[in-house]
Amino acid sequence: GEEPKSLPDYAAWKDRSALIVHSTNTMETHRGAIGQGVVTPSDRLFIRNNLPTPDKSIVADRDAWDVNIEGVKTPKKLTIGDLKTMGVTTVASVLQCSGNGRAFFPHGASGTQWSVGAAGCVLWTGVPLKTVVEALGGPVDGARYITSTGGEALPDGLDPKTVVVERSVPLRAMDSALLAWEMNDTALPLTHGGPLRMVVPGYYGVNNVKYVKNIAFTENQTDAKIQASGYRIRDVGQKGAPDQPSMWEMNVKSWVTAPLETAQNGRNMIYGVAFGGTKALSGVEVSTDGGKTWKSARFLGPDLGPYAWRPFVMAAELSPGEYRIVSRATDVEGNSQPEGRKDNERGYGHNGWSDHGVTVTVS
Ligand code: MSS
Repeated sequence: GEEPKSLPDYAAWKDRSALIVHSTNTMETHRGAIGQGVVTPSDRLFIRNNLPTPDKSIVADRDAWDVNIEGVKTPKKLTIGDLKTMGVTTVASVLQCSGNGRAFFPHGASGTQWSVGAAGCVLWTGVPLKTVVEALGGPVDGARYITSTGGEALPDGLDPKTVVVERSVPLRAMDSALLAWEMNDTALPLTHGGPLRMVVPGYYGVNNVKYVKNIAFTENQTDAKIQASGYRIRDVGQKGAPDQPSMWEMNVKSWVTAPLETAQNGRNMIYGVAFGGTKALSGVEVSTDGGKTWKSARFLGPDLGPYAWRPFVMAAELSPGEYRIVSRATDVEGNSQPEGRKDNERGYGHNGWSDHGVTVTVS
């Protein structure tokens, strides 16, 4: 076995027992620590940093942090103090890394070997991006993308384009995006992008740029490596390139969170979480025989909107034996999780129900 890794300083406030620490910059929530809540407690939420976290001095005077907005009729630098006077909304949305489920790819996709825990459902509070952009006269003609840049100091001696966290999303995301300064009703922790984060509900984690410093409405996608060749779906063995699908809208997905290894002889409650990315869910089914027969599960707790996840439960009578428990969600447009996976070089976007199941013994 491996030595248990301790939490790095910037994440010392996290609940160590709820996390699998893959590295200083990557940690995921244990499947068993996801729980039955509609919102993931902040101290259990996964972390994924492409660069070291900025110094904590950037959250010393939060309202003074400024973000430069360009590619609008009246470009402007706005402080969080300014943004707070413009409007406020709260949106629940799933934050999920593009590589969540990477550990299930048999070709050994390189990168953090995330199981199911590089995801959580978070309450984000901030100003709708649309409100800000309208106040600045709207996007310039010909704008097709929203390009957000992270505020990390870049390492010396490297071409900035190869390391900067700068992501472009299609302009259609403007209708739901927000500039968030709170998470789960407290000031946005530095760990999760404080003082200010671009939140794009229903889009993969990478598009939710932390410590956002610059927002540009652009005709083209940025040529930063993380956009141009990174986070692209391509066949195993292929290099990333701008003509391949980018990790934008998330697909429909679910997984079981309990029971995990053993269950009781008799009645058991099977729990899990399900979400549809940018689309609401129509339902989720559970199978205890590896997908031969299915039954509808029941959603638990309040519906926090289309971008939130829905915890679910289904009762099952289990006698002694071994069970493969799997779940399969369907969104309101009728998209269901596939049984298998789409193998791809970096192990992105896995939503196959078979790999995400659990094997449970009843004795
Ligand atoms: N932002 C910045 N600025 N930086 C970095 O690094 N990362 C990404 C996002 N954003 C970053 C950013 C990713 S990649 C992810 S997932 C996310 O974030 C995470 O989050 P948290 O809060 O959890 O840590 Mo994959 O798709």
